[in-house]
Amino acid sequence: MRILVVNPNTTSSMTDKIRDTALAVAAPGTEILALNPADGPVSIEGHYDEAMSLPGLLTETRKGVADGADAVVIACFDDSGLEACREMVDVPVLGICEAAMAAASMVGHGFSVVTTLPRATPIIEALALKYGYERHCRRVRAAAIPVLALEEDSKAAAEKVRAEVLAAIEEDGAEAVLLGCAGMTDLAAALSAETGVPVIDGVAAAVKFAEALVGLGLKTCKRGAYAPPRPKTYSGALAAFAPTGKTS
Ligand code: 5HY
Repeated sequence: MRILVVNPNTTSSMTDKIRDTALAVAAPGTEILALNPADGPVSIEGHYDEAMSLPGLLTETRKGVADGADAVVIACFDDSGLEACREMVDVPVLGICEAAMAAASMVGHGFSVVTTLPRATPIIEALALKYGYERHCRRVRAAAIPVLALEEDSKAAAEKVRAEVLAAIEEDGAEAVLLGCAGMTDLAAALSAETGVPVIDGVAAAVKFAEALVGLGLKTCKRGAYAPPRPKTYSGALAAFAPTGKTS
């Protein structure tokens, strides 16, 4: 099978880290295609960045599925564009936040999340509510680091993430801790080993869940919530995105 992993921001060093994780956890026979759009925000920090990442995400998702991807992973902890991609294609589309929360709910009695900036906290709290994990989510913490600090000042950033992971375990009683940014994907193994608590990276979780869904022969239901977008004209610069009414 082929899994397309899309980093919706345009920072290739983060895409490289994401690819490394995906390749490390992929089963034999699973091909990983990890990429980012050429156009869009260098990092996604809040709603405006997320909105402006969507044309690139949708373009790469449509192309990747047309080229044979059997599943798509959206490698951004905001799960940017998750439902729009599910409307557009029929192969399973997974967000790393939803995948990480699902995994955490099965290995501990409550989880905390450690993300980057405080502004991401309400976004992730809203996702826990949307996905029905609010009973499991103890707290969403922020390490107070910009997303690109994980690329540009990775040692200091990793130490701040580590401090919040330790606090989540000691203060929140978290029995699992989610790394709330795709750029943290390379930190999970060491933190799990140090703490003895599952520290979950959504990239790895989403790739394995994608393998499971494809292996089960499951595709997104195209009736109801994720039916193809209704055909209509899109004006101006977005004309090329006009829906045809057919699944891409
Ligand atoms: C992410 N931003 O996973 C999110 C998470 C965050 O560019 N990739 C980003 O920290 O808001």
